Formats: sequence, C-alpha cells, structure tokens
Amino acid sequence: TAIEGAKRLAAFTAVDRHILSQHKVIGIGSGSTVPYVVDRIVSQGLSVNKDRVFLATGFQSQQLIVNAGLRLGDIDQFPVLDVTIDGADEVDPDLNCIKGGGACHLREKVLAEGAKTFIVVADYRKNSQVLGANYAPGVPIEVAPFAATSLLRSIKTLKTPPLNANLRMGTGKAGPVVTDNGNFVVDAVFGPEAMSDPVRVLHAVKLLTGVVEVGLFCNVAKAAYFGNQDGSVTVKL
Ligand code: DER
Repeated sequence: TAIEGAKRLAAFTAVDRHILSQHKVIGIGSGSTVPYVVDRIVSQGLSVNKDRVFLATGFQSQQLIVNAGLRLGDIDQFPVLDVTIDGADEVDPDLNCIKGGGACHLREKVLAEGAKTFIVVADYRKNSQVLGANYAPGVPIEVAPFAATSLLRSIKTLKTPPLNANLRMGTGKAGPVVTDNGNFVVDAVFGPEAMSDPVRVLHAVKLLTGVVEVGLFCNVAKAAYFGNQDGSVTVKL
C-alpha cells in the first residue's frame, strides 16, 4: 500500500543517512515503521559489525532486534547512544512529536534523549502543521495504575484542560493496556490552541501526580523523514 511504501521510504532514507560506520550504539524504536529500519540495517550489512549493539524501546522493539539477529544491548551498559531511530504519531514544524500510540513512549524517550542524534521516521499522515490536527486519539500519558482515576480528574483542573481524557483499554486482553513498565495509559485530547505550545502542555501534564511520562517529545528530534505517496521524501530539520 501507499502507506507501507511511505514508511519504508522514510526508514531507508534515515538509515542510509544517519547510521554511519563509526556508530556503535543504535537505539531502535517501536511501532510499524521501525521494522523497515531493521530491514535496511540487515540488507545493508550494518548488523555484521561485531562491536555494534542495538538497544530496544520495549518488548516489540526487542523482538525486532532479536528476530533480525542483531546484537541486543542494555541501556545500563550503553547509556549513551550514537543514534536512535523511531516512529511518531505526529510531528509539527518544530519537530515536536506526539509519541506513544504504541504505549512505548517512556523507554522511547529514554533512548531518544540518550542519543547524540534522534531521528524520526514516518509516513505522510504524521506530517502536521499543529499536533492533534491528524492524530485524533490525543496525547498518550503513561500513569501509575494507582493514580489513573485521580489523574482523569486532576487533568481537568489544568488551566488549559483537555477536551477529553480516557483510560486506554486493551484489545486482545481484557482491561486497560498495560505498558512494558507495568503502567496504564491515559489519552488526552488537547485543542489546537493548546497544541500550538506543546512544551507548556508537556510541563503541565508531567507535574500531575502519578504521571510517569508524557507522549510529547519537544526539542529532542534532530530530523524527521516522511515518505510521501508520490515516492518523494519530505525532511523536517
Ligand atoms: O508509540 C510510538 O510513538 C511509536 O513510535 C508509534 O506510535 C509510531 O507509529 P507507527 O506504527 O506509525 O510507526
């Protein structure tokens, strides 16, 4: 499909441009675009460098790395990464991202911030003028289970409260989605005026009791690559 082709194009372009021979510690994100990142790493022979190690952003990412025969590394052993490549749910012109559609954003943010270079790869649906314009579910918020119900109340007291906030329920498992860290996820939809200043939303939500991590990545990404339907690539720097 056009969307899969666009994901592949973004991933291949980013790998070719940003995984250089001297890079030894590589972060691999989560979602449905990063498998193309791993495909390219394997097809370009970037995995055979024996002292190159790959760090995962969760169970799905770990399976990707292991199943591709890449060497899995641990963040405690390799706390500084050369480059992390990950998907996103939406990216604005300032490279602010909504991430967490896959409920992996805590570990994703650790590997994104721990990398000298953080690169986003996505299809054209994620390329927005303002966050929330195309990604409707809202800002993912990882929350400690004990605090989830109180967060649903406290978030409504923000100066700029969300239009709505809901506990993310699982499919294929009864009950709420449980993250790789054993937490719940609340999705909170903020209006375009709030999302014109995502840093302010990030800071306000992060301070609410029980919040573990917010799926807003501000001032982290160095570049974002979007595959387009016409086979071109759009780069935001
Ligand atoms: O959860 C995330 O942020 C993931 O990177 C994911 O949402 C990216 O989405 P994708 O499946 O379109 O790559």
